[in-house]
Amino acid sequence: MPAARDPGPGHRQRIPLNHWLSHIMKLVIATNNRNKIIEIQDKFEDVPGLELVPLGRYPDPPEIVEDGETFRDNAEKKARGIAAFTGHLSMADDSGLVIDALDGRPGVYSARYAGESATDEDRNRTVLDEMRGVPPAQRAARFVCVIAICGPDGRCVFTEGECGGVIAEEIKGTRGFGYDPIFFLPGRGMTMAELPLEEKNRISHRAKALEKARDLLMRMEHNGDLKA
Ligand code: ITT
Repeated sequence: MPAARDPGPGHRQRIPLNHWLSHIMKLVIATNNRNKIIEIQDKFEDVPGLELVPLGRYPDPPEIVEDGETFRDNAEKKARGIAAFTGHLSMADDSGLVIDALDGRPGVYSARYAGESATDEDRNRTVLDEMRGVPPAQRAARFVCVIAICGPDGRCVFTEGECGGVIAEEIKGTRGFGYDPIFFLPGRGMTMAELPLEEKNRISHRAKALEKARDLLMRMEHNGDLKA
């Protein structure tokens, strides 16, 4: 029988991602956004054998600089960094608002639009100012969410979700977070911030990406890998 080959320096052992789930049964939620955590818990609470672990349970996590050019880059950076730090399967969400009339802004800059120390309200007012005078037919926008699930060996899978709407003329509603009060849903006749949270959790970009992520985790095959 031929001797086992030395994989050499730099070789990373490829362990199926389902190894981390089936043996450790922990999924670290790599986010500091409390609202995202609530939406994620709501979607994943019935996945058998899965323990969701908030990032806050780990002291001094590394700061992940979100300087990627795409939602996917940033989601991967966050999930990969936290999986390496915790040694557990980790999931991150990168999301934002994409407005056609603003050439896709705020996009990947959604969290920092209007400056580092700005509030949600500052960001909403900035967008409304930029959209002033844009006619109703040109106010189309969408929320985008990309989820990355990474193992400590650095391998990742991704899911995505989108939710379409239009930018409202004014801030309305107190539920949800971020840009919800200026994101008008024509089919519902109200903004995302006026919808009950259970309903947002059925139709939102994050809900769609989370449902696909949930399916991935539940569909894991015995000897296989996560399949996107
Ligand atoms: P983490 O990076 O720690 O997960 P974050 O809030 O910084 O938290 P992102 O970098 O993904 O998250 O930025 C997303 C921003 O996009 C968020 O701060 C909101 O301004 C906006 N956003 C994302 N999802 C949203 C939603 O469901 N409703 C309203 N605004 C949303």
